[in-house]
Order: sequence, then structure tokens, then C-alpha cells
Amino acid sequence: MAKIGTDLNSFILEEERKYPNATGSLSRALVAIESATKVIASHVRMAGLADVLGKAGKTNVQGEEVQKLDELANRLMVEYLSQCGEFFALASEELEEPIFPEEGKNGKYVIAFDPLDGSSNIDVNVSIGTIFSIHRRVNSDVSDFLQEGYKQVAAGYVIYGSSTMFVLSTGNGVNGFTLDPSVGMYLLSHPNIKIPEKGKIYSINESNDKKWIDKGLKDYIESLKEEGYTSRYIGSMVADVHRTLIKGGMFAYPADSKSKNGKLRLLYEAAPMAFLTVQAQGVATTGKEDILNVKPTDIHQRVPVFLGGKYEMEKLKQVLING
Ligand code: AHM
Ligand code: MG
Repeated sequence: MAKIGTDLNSFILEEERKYPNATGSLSRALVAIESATKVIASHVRMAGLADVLGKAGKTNVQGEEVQKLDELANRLMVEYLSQCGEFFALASEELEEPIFPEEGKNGKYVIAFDPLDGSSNIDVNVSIGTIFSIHRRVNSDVSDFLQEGYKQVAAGYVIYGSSTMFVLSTGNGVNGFTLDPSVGMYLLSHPNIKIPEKGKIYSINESNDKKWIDKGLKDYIESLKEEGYTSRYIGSMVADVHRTLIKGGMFAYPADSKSKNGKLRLLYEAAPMAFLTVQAQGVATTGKEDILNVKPTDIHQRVPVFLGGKYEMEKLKQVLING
């Protein structure tokens, strides 16, 4: 197992060495994501300031127009991921249609990402994040994005919180790296993350409870409360899932009468988080099937999400089956 303090680049190269036939493509792809998110992190740190400067004259100190942070994050991801040449196609929450970069025409992978999830939280200094999901290129067209989540080659997120962390899985467990801003490197701080089998926290937007479609969900939450669970809901999926991976419990965004398929997007929110959850020995379901088994039909489709520790998810299964 890698040592605490190992930097992400060395970790990625070390992982690559385990596969004698590896060509280095995935490593280069991951390093490109790493670089993009470091630049995004530095902009996130300046967000308040940029906002003040933006309001003052809509230009920053260099006289450039201040861009909205989510648009900027998207531009940076597109730039770095295109330039690395490893991605045949890119899909983003911020883009209606996928991009097929010229530099990536021989790329072996496709990537779907949410450049800045939870962006409604930026104004109030709450954690936000970047989520990504990588699949192999198979048919060399848009259908490459419509592969099930279990076929992901790698998935992860970066959380811009009280520190910046890169959480990654290439299918061999989950590891978390904290950005040391003094040296500009992500260093292994959370090796081999495993969700506790039973936690103490439930995380759901409970204000929607009258609209929830799943019968039994309300009773399920009530019974967690009776067992002594407490509530935490940030409203930033990356932050809510990050806490769930580390501390256990459950996170959900269920279907309701307003959002019939829930709110979260399958390709770049639900599937990568489900991959990480399962790699951390937890469970991720739509309530009807494993999220990783859902065959996408549309790049921006939504799915209900329930994820967490084995205890909470087993209990949920009983309720939804009997509900
Ligand atoms: P966004 O991609 O527009 O930021 O929306 C997704 C976010 C998630 O981070 C979070 O889990 C959810 O929306 C919160 O929604 P709500 O405010 O309805 O509880
Ligand atoms: Mg989002």
C-alpha cells in the first residue's frame, strides 16, 4: 500500500506499473485532470475577491472580464483535457453536446465531468467540487458515453473545502490526496477509504418529504432518527458524499413529484459517486437497481440516488421493497 504523503503523480505511476501492458495513457489523462483542478482550486480560493472586483467594474486586476466560476472551471477542464490528447470525447454538465477535441483523435478514453458541482454555494463560501468519470472509447461516437457505470476505468472528485482534496479510484479501492498549497502537490492523506458499515448521519433534503414518490422513504428516515441518527445536508453533492465516504451513514436525492427522476445526473454525478462508494465497500442504488448497472440513454439524464454504508442501504432496501 502507498505511504501517507506519497504525491498523486507518483501514486498514479506506481499504479500503472502494476499493469505491464499499460501504455501510460490513463496516467497522462489523470495528470491532466490533476493539473486542471489545481488551477480551478486557486480560482476558487480567490472567488470572494473576484466577486468584489467583478461587482466593482466587471473586470479583474489584469483588466480581464471576470468570468463566472462554473464557466471558468468548465473552460479549464476542456482546455487541459483536450490538450493532453488522451480523451477522444468530453461531456460536461455545462455543455449541451459533447466535444471531440482534435488533439484527442487517437485518444483511448472518453470523460464526463461536472466542472463545479454545487455552484449555488459559491456565494456563501460553502464547499464545492469537480466530479469526473472515465470510460474506454469503444464505438468512437457519442454512444461511448452511454456505457454502464460498472465499466468506468476511473472516477473521482476534487472537493474545494477547508482544504482541497482529490479522491480517486481506478478500481483498486479509493484513495484521498490533500493539496499542499505550499508545494502545489496532492499528497496521500486518506489511503484506502472504507465507508463504515454503520454510521450515524442521514443526508437528504428533507424539505421535499411531502413530494417524495417512494412510499416508505419518510418512515425510513423516521426510523433512522429513532435509532439516534443525526441530520447533515450541505446541498453540495461532493461535500455530502465526501462526508458519507469518511464518516458513513447515507446520502440521498430521491425522485419527487417535481423531479420525477431525482435531480442528480447519471453520467457525471451519480455514476462516478456510485463507483467510489462501491469501491469503498458501500452500496449505491436508484432504489430499484444498482446505479452502476443503469444503462444510460441520454448524456444529461437524471436518476434517483441513494448511497451509503451497508447497514443503511440494507435497511433502505427492506423499506422500499415493503413500501
Ligand atoms: P448543480 O450541479 O447545479 O450544482 O446541482 C447539483 C446539486 C448537488 O450538488 C446537490 O446534491 C443538489 O444539487 C442539491 O439540491 P437541492 O438544493 O434541491 O437540495
Ligand atoms: Mg452538478
